[in-house]
Amino acid sequence: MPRSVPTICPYCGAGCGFYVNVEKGRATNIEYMADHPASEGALCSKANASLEVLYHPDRLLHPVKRSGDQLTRISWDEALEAAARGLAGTLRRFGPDAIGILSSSKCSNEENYLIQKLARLLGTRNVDNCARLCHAPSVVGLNRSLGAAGMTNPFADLANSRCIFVIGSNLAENHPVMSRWIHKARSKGAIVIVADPRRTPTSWMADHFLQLGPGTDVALINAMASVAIEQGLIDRQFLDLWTCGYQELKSSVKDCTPSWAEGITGVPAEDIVSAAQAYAASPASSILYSMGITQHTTGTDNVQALANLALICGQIGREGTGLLPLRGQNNVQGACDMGALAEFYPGYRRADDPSSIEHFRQAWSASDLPVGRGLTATEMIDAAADGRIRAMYIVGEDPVNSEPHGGHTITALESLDLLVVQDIFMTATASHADLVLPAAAWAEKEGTYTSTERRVQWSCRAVDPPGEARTDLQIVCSLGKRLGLPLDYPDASAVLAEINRLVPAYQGITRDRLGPGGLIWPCPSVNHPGTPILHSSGFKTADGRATLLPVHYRPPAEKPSERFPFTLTTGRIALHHNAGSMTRRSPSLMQRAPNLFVEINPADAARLQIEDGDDVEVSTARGRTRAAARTTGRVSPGVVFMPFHFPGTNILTPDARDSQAGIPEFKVAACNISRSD
Ligand SMILES: Nc1nc2c(c(=O)[nH]1)N[C@H]1C(S)=C(S)[C@@H](COP(=O)(O)OP(=O)(O)OC[C@H]3O[C@@H](n4cnc5c(=O)[nH]c(N)nc54)[C@H](O)[C@@H]3O)O[C@H]1N2
Ligand SMILES: Nc1nc2c(c(=O)[nH]1)N[C@H]1C(S)=C(S)[C@@H](COP(=O)(O)OP(=O)(O)OC[C@H]3O[C@@H](n4cnc5c(=O)[nH]c(N)nc54)[C@H](O)[C@@H]3O)O[C@H]1N2
Ligand code: SF4
Ligand SMILES: [Mo]
Repeated sequence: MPRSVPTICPYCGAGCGFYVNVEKGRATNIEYMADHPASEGALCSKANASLEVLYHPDRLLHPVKRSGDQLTRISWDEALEAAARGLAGTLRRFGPDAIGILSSSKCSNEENYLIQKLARLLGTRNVDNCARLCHAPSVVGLNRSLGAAGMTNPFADLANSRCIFVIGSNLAENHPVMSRWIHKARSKGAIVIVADPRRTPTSWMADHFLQLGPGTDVALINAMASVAIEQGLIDRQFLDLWTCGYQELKSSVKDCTPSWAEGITGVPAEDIVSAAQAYAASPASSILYSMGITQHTTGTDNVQALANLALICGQIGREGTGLLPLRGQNNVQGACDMGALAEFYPGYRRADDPSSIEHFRQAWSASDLPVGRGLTATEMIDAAADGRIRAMYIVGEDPVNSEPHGGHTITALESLDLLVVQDIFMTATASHADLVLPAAAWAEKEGTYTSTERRVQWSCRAVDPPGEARTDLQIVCSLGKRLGLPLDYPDASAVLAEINRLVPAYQGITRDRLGPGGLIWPCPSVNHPGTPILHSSGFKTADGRATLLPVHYRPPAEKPSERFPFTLTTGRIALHHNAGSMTRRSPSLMQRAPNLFVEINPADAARLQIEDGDDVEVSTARGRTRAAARTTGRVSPGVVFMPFHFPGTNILTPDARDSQAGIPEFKVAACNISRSD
C-alpha cells in the first residue's frame, strides 16, 4: 500500500511541509501539502528536487577511517570506539577546553539538544552551530534591544502589513515560498521598500528600491530614523509606554541627515526621505532582514539600528508590524533554542550565569558542568590552528566551504589530533577527517524542527537510511554511552519530553500536540495555543520595556585599494543551498546552475576586456579563485558578487568579525578581478 508521509523541507528556515510518497519502502515522489499554514502547498526548486539528493549514489553508507590518503571502511563498533577513545584521550591529556563540537542546524531539535548535552557533560564549553555565521548578531542585538531574538510575526501576517521594508534579504530567491506573502500584501495595496546593493529578484517587487553601497546600512537606517523624528512620524505614546532611551537615541541621529547618508550610501537623499515616510507613516509596517544586515563587522549595530527604527515608529507588537529576521537553515532557530551555542544553555540560559548551570546540573544529574562562554565556531577554527583545540566533532556542517578564509580553515583542521565528521555526504570538511560517520537524512528519521516563524513541527520518518547510515540521534547516544555519559534515549519523543521539562518556551509543545502546522513558541503549557506575535503586551525585559540603543556608522573592515579595487560581496542563488553538498548532487538543479560565477557590471567588464562567460580570476589578500564572468546590471560598478555554493568563494573572504557577535564579514571584501588567459 503506498503511504504519504508528512515531512518538513530539509533546506531553508521557511519550514515548508510536504509529503513523501512511499511504495515498497522506497520514496517515489513528493506531494504538496495544501493545508500547510505557511507554504500552502507551494514548494521551491530545491525541495522539488530533494529526492534526487536523498537517493544520490554518493550518500555515505559506512563509517570510514583515514590513514594518510587511504580511506578504509570500518564497522560501527570500531568507529565509535575510535571516536570515543580519541575524545577521551584528548580530555585526559589536554583537558575539556581542547575539544570543540559543531552541532548542526540541519539536524532536529532533539539531536541538537543531545549534541550540546554531550558537549557539556564531557566538560567542554566549546559547542556552537552555523548560526554564528548567520544570525548571531540578531541573537545578541535583539535580545539586548527587545529581550527576545525570534522573528516577531509569522509570514501569513505580512498580508496585514501596509508597508514592508526588506533590507539585506533576497527572499524571492532564498525564502522563495514565503515571498508569496509579500505579493499578497502588494495586491492589497501595501508599499514595498527594498534596500540591497544588488538588483535582485526581490528588488523587482519594490516600490522604493534603495541601492546602497555594501556595509553602509547604519547610515541609511539612522537617516530614516532621523527623518521620522524630524517629521513628527514617531509614535510618542508607544515610546513613553514601552521604551527607554529615546532622548539619547534622538540626539545620536540628529546629524544623520538624508544628505549625509547619501554621501555614505549612494542612495539619493529624496529616496531615503520617501522610504522613511512610507515606513513610519503607514498604519502597519514590518521589517524583513537577513544576511545583508548580519554578515558584517557592524552586524549587531545594523540589527540594533533596525530595532530602534521599528520602536520609535511603534511598528512592533501588532498585526502587520514587527521585525522579521529570516532564519537560514531548516533548523537554525531550533539549534539555538536548544543551546547549541557558545554563550547559551537550552532556552537561552546564559552559560556564564552560575544559576543556569546549577539548574542543568541538577536536571541532568551531573556532578559538574562547565561555566562560561565557550569558543564560537570561527574561534574554534583559530584555536585548532594554534593548538588550543586538539579534537573536533563536526556534525552536519562544512566549515571548509562555509567559514571565511578557507585556506586558514584547512590548515586548522589538518593540525588537529582528531577530526570526526558526521554527514550524509563526503564533504570537503569530511575529506580532512580521521573518522567519517554516515548519517541518516531528514526523510529517514523523525523529530521536531523549528522554522524561522518559531513554528515547531514534527517531521515523520518515511524510509530507511541507506547502507549502514544511522540517525544523528542514535550516533550521539551511542558515542555518549562509550564515553560513559548518561545519554540513553530510545527515540526523539523521549528527548522531546526532556526538552518540554527544561525549555520553558517548549513546555507545551509535546509530541501528542504536534499535528499539521505544529505550534509556535513560546508555548508555556499544554493548554497554551502558542504565540504567533511577540511583544504584544510588552517586552521580555526586566521592566517590560525595550531599550533604544544608539549606534554610529562605521565603515567595513576592508576598503578597496589600488591592488584590490573592487568590493566583493557573497551570498546565494535560488537553485543551490549553502556550501552545496546537497544541491550540487541534484542533476536537475545542476543542469540549470552548473558552475561558480561572478557578477560584474558591464562597464567594469568592458574596461577589463572581460566578456560574459569568460573564465576570470578573482583574488583577495587571502587567495584566488576562478569563476565564469557574468556581466550584469544587477551589480553597480565597483561591486562584484559571488555565490558560495561552489568551492572557492570562501578562499577569498576575510577574517574580520563583528566584535559583539563574532560573525565574519562575508558581505564585504576588497578584491581584484582579471581575465585568466
Ligand atoms: N536558495 C537558497 N536559499 C537559502 C539558502 C541558500 O543557500 N540558497 N541558505 C539559507 C540560509 S542558511 C540563509 S542564512 C538564508 C539567507 O538569505 P539571504 O539573507 O536572503 O541571503 P544572501 O544572498 O546571503 O544575502 C541577502 C542579500 O543581502 C544583500 N547584501 C549584501 N551586502 C549587503 C549590505 O551591505 N547591505 C544590505 N542591505 N544588503 C546587502 C545581497 O545582495 C543579497 O541580495 O537563506 C536560506 N535560504
Ligand atoms: N561566503 C559566504 N559564506 C557563508 C555565507 C555567505 O553568505 N557567504 N553564509 C553563511 C551562513 S548564513 C551559513 S548558515 C553557513 C552554512 O554553513 P554550513 O552549515 O557549513 O553549510 P551547509 O552546506 O548547509 O552544511 C550542512 C551540512 O549538513 C549535511 N547534512 C544535511 N542533513 C544532515 C543530517 O540530517 N545529518 C547530518 N549529520 N548532516 C546533514 C549536509 O550534507 C551539509 O554538508 O555558511 C556561511 N558561509
Ligand atoms: S522555501 Fe525553504 S523550506 Fe520552503 S521549499 Fe524552499 S527551501 Fe524548502
Ligand atoms: Mo544561514
